[in-house]
Amino acid sequence: MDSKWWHNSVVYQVYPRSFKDSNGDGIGDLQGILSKLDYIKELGADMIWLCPVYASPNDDNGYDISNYYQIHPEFGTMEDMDLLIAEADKRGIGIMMDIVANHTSDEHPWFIESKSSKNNPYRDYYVWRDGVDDGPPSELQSIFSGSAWELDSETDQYYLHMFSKKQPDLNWHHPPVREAIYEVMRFWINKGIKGFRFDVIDLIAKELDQGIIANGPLLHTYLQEMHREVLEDADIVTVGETGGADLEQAILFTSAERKELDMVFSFEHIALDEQAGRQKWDLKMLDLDDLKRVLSNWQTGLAGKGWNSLFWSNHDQPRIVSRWGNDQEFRYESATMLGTLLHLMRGTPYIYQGEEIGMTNVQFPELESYRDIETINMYRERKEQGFSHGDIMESIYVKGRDNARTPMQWNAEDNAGFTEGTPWIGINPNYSAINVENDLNGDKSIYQFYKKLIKLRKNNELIVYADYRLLDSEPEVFAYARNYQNEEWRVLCNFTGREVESSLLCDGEIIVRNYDSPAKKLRPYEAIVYKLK
Ligand code: TEU
Ligand code: CA
Repeated sequence: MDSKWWHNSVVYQVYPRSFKDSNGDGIGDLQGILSKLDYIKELGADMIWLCPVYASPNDDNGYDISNYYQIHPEFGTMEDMDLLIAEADKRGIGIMMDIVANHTSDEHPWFIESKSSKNNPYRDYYVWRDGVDDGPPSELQSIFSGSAWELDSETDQYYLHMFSKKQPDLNWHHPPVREAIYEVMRFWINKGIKGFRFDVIDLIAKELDQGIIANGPLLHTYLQEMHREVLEDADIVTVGETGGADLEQAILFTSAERKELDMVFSFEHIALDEQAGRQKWDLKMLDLDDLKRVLSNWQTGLAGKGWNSLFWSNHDQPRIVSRWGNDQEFRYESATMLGTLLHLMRGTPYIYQGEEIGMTNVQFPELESYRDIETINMYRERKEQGFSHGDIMESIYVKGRDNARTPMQWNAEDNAGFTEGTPWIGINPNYSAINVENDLNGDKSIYQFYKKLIKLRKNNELIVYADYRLLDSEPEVFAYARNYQNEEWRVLCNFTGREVESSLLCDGEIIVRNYDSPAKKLRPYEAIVYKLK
């Protein structure tokens, strides 16, 4: 396979609202990110995936865009954005813009026009249908609860919204819509950005009348068109959010000769603790065998055919150390073990802000402390269905998106050093113990461990390109081998808080380990990487 510059890239994801506030209004902003560029550089990341910073009424924290060519005033100005691109570039860091192209805000001028009359030229920019028997056109449900259809009483038709009713879906079958999005992409490429992350890109080619939402028959046609029209001559990297994609589909999206995307985010591994049908609120324990099977399948299945993204967390997911690690007694050990497992795999790793210091989930007692529209809508819906407050809160504590959205914990000062004002969402009360300053000064630093993992990738082609093989191991242990040019590395990870024996412990050269001293058994959440002799 031809090598590409982004094959050994490491991406750091910034959720601007919660990263660093520079002016005391309680909202993270572009100047805040600028002030922390050296922090990201020091970690070793060379791309920043920037969640949306465009003009937006903020119904879904920026995933509802009202102008793709403007910066939301809460985040700063276009001058700040240009400066961020330039300053990042000086440090060898590329900016990856988040493009939300499946829907816009209902306050986007296209929608305002579209809604104004049935024969407005923009009508077909969105998906409009007549109702059926005084009700919506179909039973289709929104991902954020309730019907996916909203009646516009003026024109007496319903518009589609797969997310909130303030996020009407664009109609990609209408060529001017596609051209308008390509124009947005060209604008940002001309500004010097180095990548795009495409929000729910697998939904754009929906065929409503056939009941198809994800992976519509024209999806690949559209992506190939986008590649021809925009991406062909731009040396940027693309990643599509395709939550439901299986391996076969991922090969179609990411194989180089098809000219679609460079990689995709599949949710197969992070859906393993969901009940069937992606019912994320109905809790289920992770079975390590499932995780071994799924990650290994992607590692071997995409080999030579496409490219993997590697991630444990993002702004929609709970914190990984609270989820599949142990965020109490073994916070350092489990955070570094999970980091090791992921960062020694083939693909491009993504680190979500705060993961590098082992930030944890949060538990606010009242719904009023939560800001996420998905969480709030779900609470109301389940309350109506008769669930108890306690049960719903339990789901929110485990799966709610605000777990990832509490502000970055920089130090033990007021508001964790995130803001001098009142933060837009509560800070995790554990900030006085868990914060960047403490982590860096402690003798067990998760940040320093992540830094080591990143450096290792930069210095060893083996990590980037080697073959992958799952090793037969004890049920508590996730172990795999990487083989490259007559060299073999072995990765051993204990997924429990107990000591376990492992037949795979050996006397190879130790490349990394999250304990200082050798031992005859794997200790709680121990991770070891060997180079075999
Ligand atoms: O998310 C798409 C998506 O389907 C899920 O991740 C969803 O957010 C939820 O967690 C399902 O339970 C993307 C963005 O990442 C997300 O932040 C946006 O809210 C959503 O699209 C709409 O733009
Ligand atoms: Ca601010």
